[in-house]
Amino acid sequence: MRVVSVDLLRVTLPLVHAFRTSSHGKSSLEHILVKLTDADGRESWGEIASPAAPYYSGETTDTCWLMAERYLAPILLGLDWEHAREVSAAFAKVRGNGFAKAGLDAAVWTLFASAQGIPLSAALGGSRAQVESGVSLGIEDSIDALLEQVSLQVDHGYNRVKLKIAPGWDVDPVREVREAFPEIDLQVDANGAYRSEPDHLRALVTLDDLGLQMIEQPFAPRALVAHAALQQRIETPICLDESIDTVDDLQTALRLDAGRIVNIKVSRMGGLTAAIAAHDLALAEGIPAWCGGMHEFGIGRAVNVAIASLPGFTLTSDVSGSDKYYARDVTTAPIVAVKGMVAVPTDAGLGFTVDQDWVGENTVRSARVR
Ligand code: OSB
Ligand code: MG
Repeated sequence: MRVVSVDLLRVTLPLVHAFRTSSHGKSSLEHILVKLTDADGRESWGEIASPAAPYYSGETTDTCWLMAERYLAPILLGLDWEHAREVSAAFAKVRGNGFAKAGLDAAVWTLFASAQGIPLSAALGGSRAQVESGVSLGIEDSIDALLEQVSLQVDHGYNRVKLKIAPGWDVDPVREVREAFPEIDLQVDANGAYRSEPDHLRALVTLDDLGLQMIEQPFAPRALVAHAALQQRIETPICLDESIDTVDDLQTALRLDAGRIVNIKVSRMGGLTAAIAAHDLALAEGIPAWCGGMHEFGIGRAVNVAIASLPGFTLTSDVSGSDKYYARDVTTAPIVAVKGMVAVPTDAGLGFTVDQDWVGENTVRSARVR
């Protein structure tokens, strides 16, 4: 197959509810949508879901635009491929830049699935008809405001809640949520905000007594030894997110016992081919995995739903319904969670139609590479 044009569209959407992590806050998002057209006139979509600023990873919307336009789109346009996985092999000569790669890679997989007339989930090796989803809740101004958010989402049918934590916003809010909602599956995510110093370690060890499913990414991405040392001290499994950019990172982390759960994000890992490889390794090693998210618009979210249908995603994923994030998403219909379950589409390709009028209304910049 051959892609003959790559359209890049920078699209902004406001969040329904502002979101704050240990590293940054946001009330609207700007993602880059990728539209591919092949030699037969077939079209497919992908999404580059990088945060605007370099506080989650080193990438930004601007670096992704540059990488996609100048390096990745030309590689794709020059390639004659038979299987979608060949594209990530061709992208490998560009170092890093996983978010930029992921948007193009996902569009290629979607094109590949539609050309075969099968759903994306089937092309990836998925088998589930629906995936279990939870919500990720940001840091709020007060514990009462947080309890209100948890209550809203539990009423919505979600049974797994992830709370963002940071030094100074950890034991107290988490304990109050635990006490108010004893039945829910609760987990926390620090986005690397802690260091191996006494105050920080004391808080992390205290969290060990609160019945959490996992503690996600307490330390900086490359601090695998610190994660391994903490894992020795606590029973709660550590889950790695930012530490795992490649399947080699996962191999290293498992060898060190730096974490016992992995958050597999298509966006962070540079696309579906790498995410499948991480999934296969986790499954072979008996490490529970789940699909993480980056507040993707409907296109990236549909891709996450598709990969979350693989058998190794044994824990609840961060693929909530569109309405948790956006008043109007870029797909028709929106993605819907009922009692925390999202149906895996059975139509060929992505399984959702892109609302091109709405995309057009919210596009702030576009470019075509051919
Ligand atoms: O660490 O998982 C994270 C959002 C922005 C940056 C980092 C993270 C997140 C999320 C969002 O937790 C999860 C979602 O898309 O629902
Ligand atoms: Mg995380």
